Amino acid sequence: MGVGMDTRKQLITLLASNKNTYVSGQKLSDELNISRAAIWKHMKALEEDGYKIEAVTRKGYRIVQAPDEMSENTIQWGLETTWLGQHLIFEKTLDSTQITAQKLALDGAVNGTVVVADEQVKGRGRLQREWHSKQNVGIWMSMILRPKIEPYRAPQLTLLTAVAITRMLKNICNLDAKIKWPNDIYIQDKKLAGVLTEMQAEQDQISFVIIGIGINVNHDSKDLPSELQSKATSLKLVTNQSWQRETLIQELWKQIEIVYEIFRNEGFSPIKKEWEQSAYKLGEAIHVTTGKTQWKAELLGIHDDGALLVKDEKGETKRLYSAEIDWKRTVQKNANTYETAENETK
Ligand code: BT5
Repeated sequence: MGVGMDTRKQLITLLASNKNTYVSGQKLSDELNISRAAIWKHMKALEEDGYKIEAVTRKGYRIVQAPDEMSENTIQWGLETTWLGQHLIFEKTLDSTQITAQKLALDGAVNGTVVVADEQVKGRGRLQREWHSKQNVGIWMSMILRPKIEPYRAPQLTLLTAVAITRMLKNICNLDAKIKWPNDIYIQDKKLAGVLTEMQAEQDQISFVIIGIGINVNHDSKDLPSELQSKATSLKLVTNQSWQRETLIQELWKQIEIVYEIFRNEGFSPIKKEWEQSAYKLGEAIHVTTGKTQWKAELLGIHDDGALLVKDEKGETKRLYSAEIDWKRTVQKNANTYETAENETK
């Protein structure tokens, strides 16, 4: 953060919590403990950032419009969280928000630090797969958490995050999204979002967890590469309207805090219940790939520790900690690529 950024953040918070009224220069100056001339300078800086500010004599200031471009300021304007995103790094372009977050975490960044980018040029999924992260149309973010839980429980955080994403999609877009274990958010049978959890642990204690979230927001069809056309979607494609990314981010972070608080106070079981309510294809037949083998199973739900529960063809219940699941049979092309064998399902 540059010089004066903390004051700017406080100023934005004050103005945002009084969105429909004017805040007097005197009040701002008292609360922030800076002169009215300094307030005026900050207002000018906000205007340069693209904010439209109304200043009315004897009434005070009011932000009437936030800029189109996303920035630290626009994300923080109206953010209601207490710890998540209070420390925020925003960049127009990054290789991957995961990499930046990892560096920050190693340097001691606090719990709840979030990295957001407009574009990633090396966005990644699990197993070093690519995550397509086009400029300005998605939410590409990584959050640093330092939970006091044992490392084996880290996967629960992925599931918790998926639950928070579905809550946000319901509250803001009125959409009923489905969760495909462990980390995909689906709408209308297409992938809208993915979660990537990476952990650094020492013996029995997590040092930090970095949870990456990618959500396709304002993509038109042409914004998705051809290989994703048939299997990915965006909020715009689903709802026929554009969404302000900041609004989604703010609700998402609020929901993550709420769900995380439930997790800390009551453990995983209420989260598990909510996860299962949104689970994709629960009770249906799936294909499971573990290592190089693929077998048929029925999707039962998740175990208390976050593992996937399936019933195999012999009727035995299995707990899966790492596997790929699919609704169609897939054939292996090479070590990391599985192509859907359309013909075999017909
Ligand atoms: C995931 O991996 O779904 C986790 C994605 C996490 C992305 C976030 S963005 C912010 C943070 N920084 C990063 O660098 N990553 C995180 P996985 O389950 O392995 O799925 C990857 C697969 O999803 C790819 O192989 C593609 O088939 C597909 N895919 C790639 N980009 C996509 C997109 N934008 N939308 C939908 N599907 C996509």
